[in-house]
Amino acid sequence: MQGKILGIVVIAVALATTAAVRLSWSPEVQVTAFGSATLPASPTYRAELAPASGAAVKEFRIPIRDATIEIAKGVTYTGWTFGGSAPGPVVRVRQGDLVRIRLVNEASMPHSIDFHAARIPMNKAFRTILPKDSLAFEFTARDPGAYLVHCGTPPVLLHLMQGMYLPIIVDPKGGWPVKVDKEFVIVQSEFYVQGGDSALQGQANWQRALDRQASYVVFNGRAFQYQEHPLKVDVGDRVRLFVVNAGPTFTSDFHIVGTVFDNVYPDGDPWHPLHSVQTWGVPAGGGAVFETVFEQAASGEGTYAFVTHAFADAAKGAVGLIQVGSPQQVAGMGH
Ligand SMILES: [Cu+2]
Repeated sequence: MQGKILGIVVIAVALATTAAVRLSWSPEVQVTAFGSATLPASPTYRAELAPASGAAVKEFRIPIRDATIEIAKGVTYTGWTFGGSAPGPVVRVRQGDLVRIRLVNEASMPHSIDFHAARIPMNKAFRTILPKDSLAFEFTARDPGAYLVHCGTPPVLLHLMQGMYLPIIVDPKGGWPVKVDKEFVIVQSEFYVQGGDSALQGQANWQRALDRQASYVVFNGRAFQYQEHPLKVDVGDRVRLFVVNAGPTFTSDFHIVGTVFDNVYPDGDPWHPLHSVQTWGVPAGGGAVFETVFEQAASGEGTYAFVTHAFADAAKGAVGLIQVGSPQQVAGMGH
């Protein structure tokens, strides 16, 4: 599952009921600690998702850490992270769940965390904490969809380009209206570096960020990683992709070469989908949910590219492959 690969330890504990309030039902608390195990070497981020658990209370322990990350093949960068990777691990909950956040700043400068899926006063939950400090807050996930979580400490542009973001998925109460065989999460973001080749570790380039001159535009933190390691599905599979755009600045014009989206939920609300969509823009700081099917009679066995159709950005790394079945040839695509 996602958790094992990304280094999440999941502990489910039954809530102790007191003698005064002994109820027949037994709510569960699920505790997930980010950054507690080794990250995979390649791909650097596992896109395939596991379902959310049934626990009504979900607690996430999130350490903020400085970490060396690989943003393109052979290109390392000293990033600021949630849990040691950029993006940080996925937070997945269900509509109505109580989400508890326990944030610890193990890094060398002040940081914070901003949950776009939360309705909560920012001065309370999203305040900046100093190194060694911690912060606890909770919110009820009321609105289904795919949302961005990011550091909101000024300058936000800097904290985002350093890697401080992760996705949160809120599944609708009762589940999504369409049953699928596989689910994936894709987070688009930009890196602005000087150096940034295999010989020289990348350094943050603030001026390039202000000028919108991205060095890399990436899916899940590393340029072209899913060209080397395609997402794999079977012929006939119906697939759901949760696409979150961390920016900090560009829009993602999300498209899959060789198929059409049956449903796009622009704001993640399952009850007003668009149908038969070729490309849908996901704004910086936004998310959308995409569904398609790789059925034998149409988009069957073969190779498909997922891209931002802003091709200057795809050329900088925001392209990956979906391998359906066992096609003869995976490499050598025109995209
Ligand atoms: Cu920060």
